[in-house]
Amino acid sequence: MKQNRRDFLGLASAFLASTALAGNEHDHAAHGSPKRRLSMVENPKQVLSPATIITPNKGKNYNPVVTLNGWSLPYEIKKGVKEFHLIAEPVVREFAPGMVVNCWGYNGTSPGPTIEAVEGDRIRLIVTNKLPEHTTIHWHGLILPNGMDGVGGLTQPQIKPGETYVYEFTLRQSGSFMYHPHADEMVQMAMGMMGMFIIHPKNPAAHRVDRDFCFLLSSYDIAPGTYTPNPSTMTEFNLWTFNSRVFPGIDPMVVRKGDRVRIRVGNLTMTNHPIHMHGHTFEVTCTDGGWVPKSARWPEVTSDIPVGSIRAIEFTATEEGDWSFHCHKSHHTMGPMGHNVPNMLGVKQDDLTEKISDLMPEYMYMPMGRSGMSEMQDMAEMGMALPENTLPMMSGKGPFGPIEMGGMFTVVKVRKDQPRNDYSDPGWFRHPKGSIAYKY
Ligand SMILES: [Cu+2]
Repeated sequence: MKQNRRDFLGLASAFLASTALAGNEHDHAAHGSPKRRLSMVENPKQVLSPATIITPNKGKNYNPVVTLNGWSLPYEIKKGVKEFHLIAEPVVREFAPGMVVNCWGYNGTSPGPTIEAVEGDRIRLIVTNKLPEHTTIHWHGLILPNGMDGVGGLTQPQIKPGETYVYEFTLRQSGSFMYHPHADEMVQMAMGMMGMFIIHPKNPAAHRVDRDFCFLLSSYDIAPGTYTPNPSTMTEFNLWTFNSRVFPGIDPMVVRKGDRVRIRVGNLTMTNHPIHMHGHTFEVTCTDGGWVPKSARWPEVTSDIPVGSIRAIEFTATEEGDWSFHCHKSHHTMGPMGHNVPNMLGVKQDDLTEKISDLMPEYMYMPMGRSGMSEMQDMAEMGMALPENTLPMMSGKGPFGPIEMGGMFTVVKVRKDQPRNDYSDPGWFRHPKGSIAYKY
């Protein structure tokens, strides 16, 4: 049975075959060994507890970025050239506790590590291909010699499995960029091959902020009960992620009140994402084309991130609290759900239970959706059986109850007592007395 997640939820809103679905179809290659493989990453905690991964400031004349649930690639300086080594390989990514995915990525993670360098640097990127098929890397947005552009067939031969290629060029600009394959792109990007590429300005005072976050938007089509994305999907994605993580598995962005904050968001999905932030207004200060002149900026609370683009937003964290930060397409803040769920709003289903149970005694029938979808959340709370390796549709839990989000959603936590350069999670906001909406 070819079961996709959308069908599954379509099904779940009418009948849920709790045992029939679970374990029916899964990827045997991955099943039983969902352990992540580490290659260049020496300390697994460095990747698995990302809020703690802050590249030390020491010896760097820039303020390093913090990649949500990610990390920055170490480099060596060889005769004045910054040398990075990227290994393209299959990896296992935990999307949130309860779900791991067979991805392709770099150096043990998907997305790959963030590359950070400084305008004017000479850099050498050594790329080893440990994938089962050929690849290349394109340096999205960079001004470089044509033969370094990484387009397989056009500017270089494909990098075959087992081969290593070297890219070397001088960074002539600063700003927010990305890297991804330009070889069998549909498959390789659907499998999670991508990373951020941040170039800090040569003048450390230019575009200086106190906290600088970055992450990529990506999307996957993973059937319930399975472990591997469907790479031939064109529009039917069912998992919407920040850096291949879904809420509540996404790091909060923790800032100190008064901080100048930048959040760089890259989009390598197949659709646009209107990214929205609560509690503050912001300006887009940088795209993958460079810095936006001050005179050309305007205030926003939502910035649409087109496909194949980056928008870096900046704001001053003046308002204390836990502020939502999410894609405003509401399907994208949901987990495994899509468009084929039957509309049951206002439909009286009580009498159906008995009839359907009689007809199909092996199914557990669930009349759902009469007053909305939040009851799905309640069922997840009750521990309703889901197929293995499948997350509930909305699963975040806040101080006042379920947050009912499951995809592209996280929280910007602004605290007046958060120490400088401290990114540890302060927990939920403690609202001043009399400042919470109350029951009349
Ligand atoms: Cu979206």
